[in-house]
Amino acid sequence: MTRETLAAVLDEIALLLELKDENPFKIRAYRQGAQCVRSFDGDIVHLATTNQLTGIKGIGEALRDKLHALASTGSLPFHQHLRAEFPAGLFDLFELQGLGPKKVKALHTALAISSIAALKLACDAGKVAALPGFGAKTQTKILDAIALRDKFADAFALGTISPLVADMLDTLRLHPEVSQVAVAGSYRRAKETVHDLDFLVATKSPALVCQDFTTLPQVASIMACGDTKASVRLHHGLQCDLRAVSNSQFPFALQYFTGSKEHNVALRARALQHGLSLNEYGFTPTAAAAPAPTLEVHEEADIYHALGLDFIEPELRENHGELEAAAAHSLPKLVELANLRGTFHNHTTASDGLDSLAAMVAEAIDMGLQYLGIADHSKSTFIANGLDEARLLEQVAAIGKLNAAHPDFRIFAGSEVDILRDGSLDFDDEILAKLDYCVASVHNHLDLTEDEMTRRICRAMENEHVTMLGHLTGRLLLKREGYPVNHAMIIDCAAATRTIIELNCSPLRLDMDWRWWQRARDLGVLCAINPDAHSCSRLHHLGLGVRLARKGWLRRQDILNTRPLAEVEAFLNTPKAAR
Ligand code: DGT
Ligand code: CA
Ligand code: CA
Ligand code: ZN
Repeated sequence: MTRETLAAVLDEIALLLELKDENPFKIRAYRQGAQCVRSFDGDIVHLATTNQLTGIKGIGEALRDKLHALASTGSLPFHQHLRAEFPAGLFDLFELQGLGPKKVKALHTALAISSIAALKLACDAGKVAALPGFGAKTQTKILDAIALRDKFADAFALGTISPLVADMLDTLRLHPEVSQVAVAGSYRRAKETVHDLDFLVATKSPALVCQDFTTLPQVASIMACGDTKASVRLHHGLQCDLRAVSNSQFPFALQYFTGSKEHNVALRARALQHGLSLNEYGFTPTAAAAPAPTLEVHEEADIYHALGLDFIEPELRENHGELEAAAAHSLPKLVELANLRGTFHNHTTASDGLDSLAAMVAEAIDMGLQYLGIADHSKSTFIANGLDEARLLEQVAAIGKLNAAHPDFRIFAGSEVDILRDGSLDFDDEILAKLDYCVASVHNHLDLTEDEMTRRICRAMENEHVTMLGHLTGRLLLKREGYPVNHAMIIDCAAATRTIIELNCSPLRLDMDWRWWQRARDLGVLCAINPDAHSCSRLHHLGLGVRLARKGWLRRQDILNTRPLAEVEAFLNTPKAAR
């Protein structure tokens, strides 16, 4: 039982009660309880298991007993019974962007809709538009959300599957018959979303290893299992392929299955120019060519070297110019996690974060960072408990005190200030001037045209106090497309106004997209890798951010938060135009 499971069950109970039109106070009690479980400073799972929750603010008697039952037995009959009152397919509706309990309930009661398929039929027939409180616009939005869901049905976000991949690799590595292990494919290339995982092992007993692969605890069903390959589906739906090869084939297989397909096509063409044919097993001299020189390939890099190329990091293998750069010895030296010295865009319990300022600072220090920027929401984002001027200034004072207590570490006082509809900011210049820095982000009025949105964002960047632009498109991977923007114009404006662009590395954002960083870098736009952390543990998403920065060809010097503290302080003290 984990803290998140406890909280998720309470949240789901609230949802179910809302579907049943229960007392709003009761519903709120469950929601608050979930929030309280998530942010509780202590081992809440242990306290619940041992029935020691008495006296915790936000958890009343009824919740206390339920949490105890859930934590000590693993399930809660009250929850199971509630769930059984509704068809299982109904819960899928909540995954659609824009459908909350009120609308789901209306669809269920008025049209007996209890699955996404049924909802689509009803929309196509125009029945949803006719419901009170819906209308044609809502119906179109629902159809869009269904289309989006279909489009992403078999995709998984890179950041959300990495713990799972690490576990599977660890288990495979322990196998006595396995000498080398890797995960290849889009995962290794750090694509923001992946369709399946491509595991690779070197072994002298391929059939046995394939067999054992299908018995990993994460496996839900076996799709194929042969002498050298196997395919399985994991419990949450992700497909995994395994290929078992010999030690000498391993570098070739790793190169081949890492892809991308486009990169491989270009690499094979280059091999042919060298009189070699290249596949997943090795090099073969082409018949027409003179006998090839003996090529010693012990590791993947040797394949590239044999073709007169510098080693190409997996993140770059998209046939976006990396082969040409490798031939010209002009590939960038990519940034590494060890280069990071701090981070800027992070939240605390002052707005919608789950951990206190002090806890976030302790975690950052523990991670070996030299500085941490706090940027809680501003007042317009009231659903996230955004800070008004008075609360912001209180926080600045609290940060000042904490800084005094940590002479070797620096907390930067900032704000994630809302970019209002017209591109003006949620705080006056006078307030912004009191901060060390500020991240400006769009959070509302997402339905503007591309032109309006681009102008809005550019106007915000023109402000002297806007240090960096937050999550450029607002996209939520696999959930919500970003609002329409003209990336090129925004990058140009960032260059002209000396505004940094954030690489928001919250796993569902990864925004700005990796495809745009080369252009930004070439124009001298700095990047800040920001986890947008809403809790201590999410500060660790910095590692994911580094992978995406690498995918965008970024070097250490292209990223503000690789700079040591003294340089960052000097940077922030320099007027924007002179940076
Ligand atoms: P994904 O799984 O859709 O997220 O993306 P990938 O790149 O992991 O694609 P996947 O799993 O179909 O194949 C893994 C790699 O194997 C791919 O990046 C390149 C290589 N590969 C697979 N099929 C072909 C093919 O038909 N031709 C070539 N040249 N390479 C292939
Ligand atoms: Ca794959
Ligand atoms: Ca595959
Ligand atoms: Zn934000």
